[in-house]
Amino acid sequence: KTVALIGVPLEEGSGRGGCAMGPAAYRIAGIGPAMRDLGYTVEDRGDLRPEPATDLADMPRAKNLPVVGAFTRAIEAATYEAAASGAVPILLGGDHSLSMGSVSGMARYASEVGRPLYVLWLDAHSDFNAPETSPSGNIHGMPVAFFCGQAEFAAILPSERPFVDPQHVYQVGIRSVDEEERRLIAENAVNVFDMRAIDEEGMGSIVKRILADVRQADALLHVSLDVDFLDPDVAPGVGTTVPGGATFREAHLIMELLHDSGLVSSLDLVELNPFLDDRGRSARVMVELAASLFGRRILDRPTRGG
Ligand code: DIR
Ligand code: MN
Ligand code: MN
Ligand code: MN
Repeated sequence: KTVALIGVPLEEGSGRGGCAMGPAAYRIAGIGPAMRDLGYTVEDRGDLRPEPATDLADMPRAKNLPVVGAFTRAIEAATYEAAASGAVPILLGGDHSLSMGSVSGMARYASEVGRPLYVLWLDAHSDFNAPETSPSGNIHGMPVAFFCGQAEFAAILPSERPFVDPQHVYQVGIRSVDEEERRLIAENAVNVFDMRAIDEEGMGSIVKRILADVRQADALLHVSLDVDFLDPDVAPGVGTTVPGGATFREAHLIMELLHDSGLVSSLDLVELNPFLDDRGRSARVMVELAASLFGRRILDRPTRGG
């Protein structure tokens, strides 16, 4: 089995500098060796560095659209090609606008193989703004609306691209949603499990339910992990920390359940800002979680009964 590492030094969607150093930090924290130790063939495809698109006009409410749009195209193609070659693409971000490309690439692949694409969105934020609703104009707050076909951007990808059904998007860890965005996620029936749901029902039971839906649908599953899903005490290296996030144990449990399910087809690691990190701590936590998702375990679970 092969994993394809795709570096995305993109920060123009985030409204501040730093995320472009993310791919380098993940490599220094050992993402490649971690996957190799687990028995995967690792193809590091290097970093994408597209020129800004000259055919995309600047939009006042979608900042740096020529840069983000050019990345979206390059990421869509690289992710699609990696998946079509039989590899599991791992996107090393880069801010969360990169998911416009990675999820769209997986949606194209999924439609080709005749299966639906489900998305597990692990984030403090819903990222369902449109340029018209965004209070910041930062595109990293818009990727879910984009790949669900709900946010209008001038012709970044071909208009016949497959969209993700918003009802096949599961968001976990949510605790910061903008006013208009709240209306959009309700209208589009996105599945949202906020921190209250996690506190009341427990992470394990929520994630097991989600995975049962994915299995039932015989879908591909794309996982998008935003550093700010985690509590800032666990992972401080991110521009938009929100208190009250997932603990290391909760995040780790998700990764183990995902591995056990065998359903994950692709992964984004996004929003790491090494400039804000504490001696590489957040980069290492993200690599640790990715390794757990791909099968690392501390102890094999004892077999009970029998
Ligand atoms: C806010 C912040 N909802 C916005 N979004 C994100 O600017 O749209 N921060 N994704 O990480
Ligand atoms: Mn995000
Ligand atoms: Mn976020
Ligand atoms: Mn359905």
